[in-house]
Amino acid sequence: MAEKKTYEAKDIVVLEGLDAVRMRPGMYIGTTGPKGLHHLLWEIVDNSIDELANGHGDTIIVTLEEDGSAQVEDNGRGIPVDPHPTMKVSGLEVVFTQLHAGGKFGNDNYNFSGGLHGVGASVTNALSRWLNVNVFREGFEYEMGFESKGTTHIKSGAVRFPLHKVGKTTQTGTIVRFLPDDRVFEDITFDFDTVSRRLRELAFLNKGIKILLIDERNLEDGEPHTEVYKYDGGLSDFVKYLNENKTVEQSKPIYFEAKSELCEISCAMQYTNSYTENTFSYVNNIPTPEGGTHETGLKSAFTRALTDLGRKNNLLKDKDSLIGEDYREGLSTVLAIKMRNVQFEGQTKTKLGNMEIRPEVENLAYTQLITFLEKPENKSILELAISKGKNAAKVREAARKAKEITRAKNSLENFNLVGKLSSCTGKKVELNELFIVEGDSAGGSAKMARDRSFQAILPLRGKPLNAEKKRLAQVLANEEIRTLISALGTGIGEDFNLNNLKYHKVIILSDADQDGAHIRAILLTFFFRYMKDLVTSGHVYIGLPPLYRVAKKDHIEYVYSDIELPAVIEKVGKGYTLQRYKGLGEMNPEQLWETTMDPKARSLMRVTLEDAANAELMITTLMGDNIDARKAYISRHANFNKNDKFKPVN
Ligand code: TSJ
Repeated sequence: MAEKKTYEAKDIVVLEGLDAVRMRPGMYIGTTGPKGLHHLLWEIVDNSIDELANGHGDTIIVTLEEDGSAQVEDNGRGIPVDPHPTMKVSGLEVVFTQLHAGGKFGNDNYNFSGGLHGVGASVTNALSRWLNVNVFREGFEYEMGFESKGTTHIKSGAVRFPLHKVGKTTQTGTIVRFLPDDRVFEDITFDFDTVSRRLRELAFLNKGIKILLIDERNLEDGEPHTEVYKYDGGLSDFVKYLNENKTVEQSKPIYFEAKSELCEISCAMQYTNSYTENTFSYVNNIPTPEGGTHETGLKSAFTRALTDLGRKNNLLKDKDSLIGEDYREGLSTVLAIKMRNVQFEGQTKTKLGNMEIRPEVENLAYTQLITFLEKPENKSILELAISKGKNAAKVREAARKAKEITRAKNSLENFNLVGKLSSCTGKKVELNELFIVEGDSAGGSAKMARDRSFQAILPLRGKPLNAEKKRLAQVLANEEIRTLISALGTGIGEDFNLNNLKYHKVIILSDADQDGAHIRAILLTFFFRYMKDLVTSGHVYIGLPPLYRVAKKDHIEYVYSDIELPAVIEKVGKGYTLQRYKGLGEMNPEQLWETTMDPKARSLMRVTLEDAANAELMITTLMGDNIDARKAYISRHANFNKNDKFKPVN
């Protein structure tokens, strides 16, 4: 926004005196704790930022001085020193002695100014022991000093020495140095990290501006600690910084700026491989963690732009029904707007309430998003966004279905869904066992082998589960998994209730091969993610079918691991027959009962949370995109027969 008008001291509107501030600091800065203390500094820094953001100057230096004071210096035009026509004092004096005075109110020189409380530099003066100002302007350096004397509520911010010329200069700018009053604040120590974080944030929000932070306190090697923040990429650099420790899925963020009569907006977005959406928004450099109309407008624009471009480019079909959230899975966003007459609302007054801003931001952002995403060099970003959206929609749909089914668990309809389940007759849930069995044929054997008074069988078809790469939540769409959820009776996720568990032993029975391991991993991952308490409370087990049958006449020994085999063969002696079970399906019902299902003979391994968490790692490695990692994992765990990391229970 170019400014045409020139500033005169009369533009400063005078509202109130400073004593009120010292009487009730909380009214002006919220608190006299650390937050309020730092607020003094932000009031000053904000003024420099405004000057630079309006195109005057490019550098701000913030120094935390040894004596506990803070100094802010900029190379802007310098605060005007000409006399105020009605106040009979300089504009500069008005800025520091009159509440609500300054460029912020009642003048159009500065279009959009910040300050959550918007009270200006006079509040900093009122709550400081002393405050000094140096102005370099129109060929001269000027100086003025203020101090607060005596008790907490009199003579605050009084003029210590009046405005005077110091000498000639060719530079321009403003230096303000102040010492917070220890009679007002609990502790007047500025926190380096707090200051650093905010200055870095301001540097991101105001691209190109250079901000130096110098800490002169507690010098050890004689050198002050200095940091420099300057980001020519603005919010684009900001979003990359926020995603630094995440895996990003696009190297160049989506970035745009736009302005209208009502507001200026800038925005950067970047996808990561995480599942959460992360949005940081600002109004006039003030964070709005509660969001508001600007965020809502942007979200609508993003959904609309992607839907429109997806259709137009045949990336979306009519059957695809994506919602806004789908497009935002894993998306980090920074949105900053500048506007006049800001209305904050919400619990902590950090939510933008201006209704007119929502359609305004939506329109500006929509146009910019379309322009950005239609550029040939950004085609891959569009494709990424659409494919992420579609994937998230699939997952959402699967989760919804799974939930729906578990919610219907007590209704009659449920009976049909549990069709595949062969339930048991006993009603004592503590004694009841559910066998999750891999494959229809093994399922058939298990059904015949079981003691139906307390053992239920749920066959899982192996094929659909270990077919191609499947994300876990897609597994929820699998009919058998849904049946499993309703069979257990607990519900999943937030709805999970262990009290409704219908089987106190949930036993996974799969083949001792890679497919079996895969199915186990999927089930454990599923329990870990959606029914964690089922695992922590020790209800999940893994059944151990034998690998070999060693027989001589009537003498039969079952062998459960390769390591044991030679010893068993030796014990049985010459003339034995050896049968190797390639899968559960090869066992007849009697054998299955004797070896794997009979509580008196079988071994079960109780699954711990670690095993289940490991399953997650196992599955990401086995099903993920990293082929080398998958190969390495498989060869490391090639012997699926050992199961040596599990401890048998009974
Ligand atoms: F907060 C503050 F007032 F104490 C303060 C203001 C502190 C610091 C470090 C800098 C500033 C400040 C103010 N830097 N630059 C300005 N600029 C003006 O006040 C200014 C200069 C010129 C004109 C003009 O129209 O010629 C108008 C204004 C508002």
